[in-house]
Amino acid sequence: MPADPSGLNRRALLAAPLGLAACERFASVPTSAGPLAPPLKSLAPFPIGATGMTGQLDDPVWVAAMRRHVSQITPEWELKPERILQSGFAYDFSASDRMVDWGHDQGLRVFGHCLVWYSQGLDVFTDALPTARFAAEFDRYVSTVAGRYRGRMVGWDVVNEAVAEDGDGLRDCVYARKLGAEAYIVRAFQQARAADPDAVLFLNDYNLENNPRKGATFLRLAERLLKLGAPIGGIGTQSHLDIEIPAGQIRGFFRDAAALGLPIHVSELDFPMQRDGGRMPDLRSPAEKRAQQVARVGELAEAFMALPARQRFAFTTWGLRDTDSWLVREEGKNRPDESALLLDARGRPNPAYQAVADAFGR
Ligand code: 9MR
Repeated sequence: MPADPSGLNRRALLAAPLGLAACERFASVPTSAGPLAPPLKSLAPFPIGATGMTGQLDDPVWVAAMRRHVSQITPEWELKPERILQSGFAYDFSASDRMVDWGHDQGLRVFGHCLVWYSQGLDVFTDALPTARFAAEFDRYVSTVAGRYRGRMVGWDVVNEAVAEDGDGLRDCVYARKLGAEAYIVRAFQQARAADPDAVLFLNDYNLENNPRKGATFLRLAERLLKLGAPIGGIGTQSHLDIEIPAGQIRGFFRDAAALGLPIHVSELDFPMQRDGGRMPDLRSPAEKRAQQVARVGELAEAFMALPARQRFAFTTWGLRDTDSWLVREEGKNRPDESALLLDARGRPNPAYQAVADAFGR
């Protein structure tokens, strides 16, 4: 079994005072001394989601924050193949059951992430496996997992991150090699549909706003898959935003995406202040960077709000408070001072919060 990232998260929580101090580097944040943020779910006429992990369920502060702010939960790790799928194609549902039960006990909608992901399941789904066995195990995995939670999930990311990194075509992966580049995706959707007729089934990917070429490839892929008979019920844009992209680019993606007519899930929103890789030295003040961040998050929230109501599936952030983010964790980006979410470490509004509230008109 892989290391439990929720255990690491616990360590991050224990280290919170340090992270908190570093976080105050962006201390021009005028709200940092203010009261708790008003409930995020009160801002919107559509579901507001955030991630959760088993390691957080025993933390009363996190639980209170989730109860206050969200109407939907996406288990961040427990429903993935890397957690459920064991050697010899055995399954372990102990963590996934706990998350789904907890979400329902709290009266939340539970969103499933994810059934098929090019980077997972690779210990057992290998090129060496005879194709007939590969196909049978693939079908069994998707239908068993989706079927186990039949009627209990509001939706599933059926296939995650199918488009190539740079947006040039589809990813090469073992699933594509064994079952066909688009055929494996169609197959996964059909299996999921048969196993859970009511869940909305999503094609989910990232960098769709950050990289217009990838956004376009993704939307054309969704169109082709629909023509091939894949029961795609919605499209998920992870929205790990690059805050430096030009104004208008996010709006452009949402306009093109809306034309498909499907519900859209902002499925993993965050908006890091720090970029990957060595770029030009950044001479801007923290306040200028915050303004850049707020502008892009505001554009995204406005673009989502501009969708017809029936196309606004949900608005989900990847973590609730800054300290809940994968970006601060060791197994994520290991940046303890990152501030990439709507709420600060203590549950007060970050500057982007108001931009979202304004966009949602509350
Ligand atoms: O945040 C998740 C992290 O805790 C896990 O270790 C990692 C691998 O399972 O996945 C992270 O979540 C990713 C999501 O599943 C897909 N899009 C990118 C997310 C951040 O890496």
